[in-house]
Amino acid sequence: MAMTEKQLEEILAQYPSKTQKNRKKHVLVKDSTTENPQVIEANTRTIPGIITNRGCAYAGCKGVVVGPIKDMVHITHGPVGCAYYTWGTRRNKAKTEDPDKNFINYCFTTDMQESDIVFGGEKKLTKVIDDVMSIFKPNAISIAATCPVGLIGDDLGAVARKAEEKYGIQVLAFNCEGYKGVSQSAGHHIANNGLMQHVIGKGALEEAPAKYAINLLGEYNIGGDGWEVERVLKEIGYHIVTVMTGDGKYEDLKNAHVAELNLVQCHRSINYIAEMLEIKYGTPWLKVNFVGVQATIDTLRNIAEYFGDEALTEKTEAVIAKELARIESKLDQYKKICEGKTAFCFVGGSRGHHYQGLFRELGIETVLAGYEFAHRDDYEGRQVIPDIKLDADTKNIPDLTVEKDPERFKLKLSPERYEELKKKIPLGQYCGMNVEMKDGTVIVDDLNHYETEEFIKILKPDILASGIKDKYVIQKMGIPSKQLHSYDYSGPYAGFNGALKFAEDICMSFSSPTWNFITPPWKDEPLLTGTVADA
Ligand code: CFM
Ligand code: HCA
Repeated sequence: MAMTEKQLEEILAQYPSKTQKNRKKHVLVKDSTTENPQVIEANTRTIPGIITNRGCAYAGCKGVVVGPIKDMVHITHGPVGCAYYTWGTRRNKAKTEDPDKNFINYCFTTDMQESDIVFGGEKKLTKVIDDVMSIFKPNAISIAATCPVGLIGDDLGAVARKAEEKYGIQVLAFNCEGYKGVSQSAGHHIANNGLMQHVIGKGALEEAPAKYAINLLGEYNIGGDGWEVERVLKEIGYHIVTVMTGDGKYEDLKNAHVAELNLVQCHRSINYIAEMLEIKYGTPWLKVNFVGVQATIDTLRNIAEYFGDEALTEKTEAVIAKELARIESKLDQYKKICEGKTAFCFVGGSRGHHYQGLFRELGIETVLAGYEFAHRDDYEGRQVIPDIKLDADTKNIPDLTVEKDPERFKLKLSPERYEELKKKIPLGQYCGMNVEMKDGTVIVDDLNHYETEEFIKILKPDILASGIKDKYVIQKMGIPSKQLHSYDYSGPYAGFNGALKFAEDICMSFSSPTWNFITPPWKDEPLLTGTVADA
């Protein structure tokens, strides 16, 4: 069922007038016939009192970007609740290659108390670093600030510098207090800047250690996604220098400058590093999407196109054919269950878009989608091969303070080849939510709990892809909810095997008898009331 403007107005009419005006700018009913492309407001403050699904800057910095680096110890300087919130719930998996250097399952915090707020927490932080060094001996440490730390003014940088002198290892301080910015997004940016400034490019390598050396950016190995992507890339013949940051290593990250190409899966959380790597070391980047079978195939072909090597293209096609032969008939079985169903797809800053292709190829139409904290370019679209910035005057690029490293800068793509590729690799593909959604579907930025319920009542989706904060509200309305953050303890969902696993999981949801025992509100509450006009 498509949404009408009138229905949308009725939902928003319940808000006080100022809120109504604000929320109106964050919701669109897709209409491709408008004279100018539709504009959605994004990355602005959530109105206090509204139940949002968003997180904070600390979550974006420590929980998302820095936390998955497994051979570092990450200390949360703040209340234990903040540390606990980013302890394992995101399911960024890591392999224990070296049992002495994988700290991913630990939770380190200063556990700030009221007395620390009054007298300051720097001594406690120093003590935690001492403990970490005597017990765990990591190669590097990160410290993440939470709201109270910023409010009392603890100097994380000073503590980190002293610890660096004392122990001779890198101690990175991230001033990612939760209240900075309007969501996780500010934390991504803080993390990107810190890693770029202090870690990336500090390794000893001068050259890529093998042919077709790539970095995988914005892949966090949720439920093992990164492993599935790596499996396929390695089979084709790529050498992965580092993954940022799923199952990632500090030691590998230092050598990210030698890769010939950066693949960007989640643009939202890591675009800053991608751009800075291009400017500082001359490495171009390619927007990729490994969610969905067709997206994975297109992505693999685009990467092969980038390197322009016949043998690599042949191997790519052979791997695609082999993988398809293995999964296609199984997927067809699942498609029979999914065909004709509808979904809401609301996730953080990239999956709300990335998963739509996978839903579509299973026969499920996304009737409402959105992001918690994405920016306008995530909605409106961008290029697969972005405009070249190799010689850019960095001072003109807001928020990027990085400059060319004359020692290590190596142009890895000639401007002529770049122009050639721009023609070969279609622009805009998989790069923006608004572009791909059908007319009449709804796009909502920072969807909240009130709106979720109201949209469900009108559009009656068969499944809702979202997160933990709204999962059970949705299920109590009689609709299966698939967490697309943590994958409900399942996964991987990326790549070929991931598509199959995803299909299997949602078919299990559709086929569960549970929903027959729940009466959704629209079955026993009238939706519209009115009187029949006289004849
Ligand atoms: Fe990128 Fe992510 Fe996402 Fe994200 Fe996140 Fe996540 Fe997400 Mo949760 S980095 S923007 S800040 S793809 S943690 S792995 S699932 S909201 S859509
Ligand atoms: C975060 C992490 C989160 C939360 C998921 C959810 C994740 O934003 O701090 O709300 O269900 O993926 O773990 O996005």
